[in-house]
Amino acid sequence: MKEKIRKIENEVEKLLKNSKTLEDIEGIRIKYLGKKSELSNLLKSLKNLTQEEKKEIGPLANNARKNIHSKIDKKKELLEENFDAETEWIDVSAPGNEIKKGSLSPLSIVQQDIENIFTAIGFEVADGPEIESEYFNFDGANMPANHPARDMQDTFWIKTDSGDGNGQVLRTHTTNCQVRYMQTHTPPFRIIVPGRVFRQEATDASHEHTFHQFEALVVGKNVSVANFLSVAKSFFSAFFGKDISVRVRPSYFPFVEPGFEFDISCTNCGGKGCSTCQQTGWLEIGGAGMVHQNVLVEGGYKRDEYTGFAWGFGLERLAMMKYKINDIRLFHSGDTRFGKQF
Ligand code: FA5
Repeated sequence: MKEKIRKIENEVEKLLKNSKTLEDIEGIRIKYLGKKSELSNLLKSLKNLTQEEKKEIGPLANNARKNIHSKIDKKKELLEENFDAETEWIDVSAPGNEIKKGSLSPLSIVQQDIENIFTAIGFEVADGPEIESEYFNFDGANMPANHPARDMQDTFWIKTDSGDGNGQVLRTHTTNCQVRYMQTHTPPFRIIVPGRVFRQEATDASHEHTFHQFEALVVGKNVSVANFLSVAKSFFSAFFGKDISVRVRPSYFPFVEPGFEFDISCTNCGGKGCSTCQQTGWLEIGGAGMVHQNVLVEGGYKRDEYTGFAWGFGLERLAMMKYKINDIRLFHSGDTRFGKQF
């Protein structure tokens, strides 16, 4: 048995000397230390020996096992440090595997652009809840219960456990943030509020039930329509990267007086008339106006102490103009062929 143990140790020694790769080492480990190895069998058979023999052979076999272990480990470390440049090399000039990256949605791109333009001219970005009280969505915006203007925006009402509406809605516009913001801030201030809004509407190429708006609200002393026109012109020119004209037409929104619909010169033809603007030279953008004094009073200010302007546009519609997207439903379609283009 002593002979056998010595023979195994010598064999391992020789094999380790000649081994060049980590796979060789693993092979040696399995062959000489594995469960079915000669040494393991020898250790198992110790129980059949006499007491005297056990005393002599036992330590010898155990030592051999330890030695083989540590020699294998040492050789492994050595190989790991000194790799063989002949067989183990990497071609750093080989073309890599293409890593598939996601892309931002055009809505996110447009929202970031808008935020960058407005923060650069001193606006803050504000936020508000999508599940909103009837008060902030309607009453505070000068639309008390039974006001006919509530029908202008088809509303999703939230049912509570008690079964009634309980005054909670999915906000129908970002105007819900006006009185919210006023109640906790003192003019002068300038904010924009980008956010998701909801309307119980049938969808078509230009209408969604879930879409985004962005509100602008400026309140202070002597804020005028001229300020609105100037901010609007600067914003749209920066956003489309060209000189844009703005015009307003009288319109009605309960939370502004006077109220306007407003248009920008066609981003395609510059105002000459083309198919994009149906030959009119103008594109409809959204609603705007001078903040109604009733809203400023709800905000906690004295009547006639401040004036302000506000507007609200659809973000999707702006993105559609910028990227020439012809169907609003593409934004939430989940179609990767659409998303990949941005
Ligand atoms: C409003 O929501 C007002 N709160 C806007 C406003 C704010 C006016 C401040 C005055 C002062 P309106 O319902 O028109 O107004 O919606 C504003 C814009 O949201 C529209 O011009 C359009 O760009 C977009 N929009 C409205 N409905 C939809 C829809 N179903 N799908 C996609 N975009 C829509």
